[in-house]
Amino acid sequence: TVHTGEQGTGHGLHVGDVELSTTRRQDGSYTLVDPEHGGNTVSDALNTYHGSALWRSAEFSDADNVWGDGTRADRATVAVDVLYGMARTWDYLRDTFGRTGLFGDRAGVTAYVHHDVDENNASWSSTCKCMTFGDGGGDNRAPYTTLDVVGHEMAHGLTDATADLIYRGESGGLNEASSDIFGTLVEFHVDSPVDTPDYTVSEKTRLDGTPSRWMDEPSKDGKSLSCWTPTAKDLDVHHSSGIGNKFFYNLAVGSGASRWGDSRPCGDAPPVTGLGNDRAAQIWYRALSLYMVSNTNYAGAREATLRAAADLYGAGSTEQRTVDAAWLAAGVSS
Ligand code: ASN
Ligand code: ZN
Repeated sequence: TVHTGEQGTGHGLHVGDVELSTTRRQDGSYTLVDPEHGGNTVSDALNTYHGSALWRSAEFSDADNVWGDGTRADRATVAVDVLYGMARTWDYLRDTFGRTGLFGDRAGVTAYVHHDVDENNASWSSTCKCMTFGDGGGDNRAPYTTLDVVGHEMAHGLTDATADLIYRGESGGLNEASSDIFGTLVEFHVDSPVDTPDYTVSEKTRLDGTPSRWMDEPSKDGKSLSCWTPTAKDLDVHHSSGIGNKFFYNLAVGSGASRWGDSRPCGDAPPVTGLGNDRAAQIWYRALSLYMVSNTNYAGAREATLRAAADLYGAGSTEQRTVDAAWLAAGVSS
């Protein structure tokens, strides 16, 4: 079967004006189901809480296949952000790693926008293989439908389908780091004018642009670890992820001041010269999909990435030595 989508137009909140692939129903109306990307779907959670007794949702529906008006007043505006982000994440995984769909089986997933009331969060659920996105509320918050956040939540599905890293302790930190890494890589893959890429996470969900996380120096948030310590396993997974985020930043960009940030090597580790996103991404993906397992910790992630780099570029290659140096500069050594 050939699944050709209808070409729709979206006016998103964060992504601006974009093209969407949508579906035409038998009655001639359109809905936010994307046949070119496994049937990825965005529905309206109607401000209910997923899994609660009050939970309900509704398909989006439109007569002219033009979605959203770029403002929050139109409920489809943030749905545009999410359907677009899901398609770009799908394209990134296919183009970069030859993986079709999060699970490698060409199947899409469902996302619910307007989840709960004024929720300052977005989540992946392993149970339903679906995602929820809050509208953001209170001080300084915007809807959680930015490209890096959509990529982050999608990447939780990818991690479930591969290493399946347990969501607590150091493996949980690695799970979170993997989502921050792929969310960032999707942002770079799409690039401006839709989203100017960076190594910060979720900055566009704040009206003043303050990120929730910094990959170059995770401790900038006052809670995350930039350098491994034995207490890493006791932290919230969104804070122990700092070690993995800093490793990836070191590997891709390197240490020292750059347009992207300023990573200082941990302890007396020497500075690192980065390999760029492309090689860093191949190493991380291969390690995640072949060598990391559910209880992998940071020492194990170091081994997994060293093996992946040896497979891809050779034992003793510049790439493999950079992996070693990037972990050392995040406080992880043999
Ligand atoms: N936004 C969070 C995340 O995706 C939600 C959570 O804590 N699971 O990591
Ligand atoms: Zn996460």
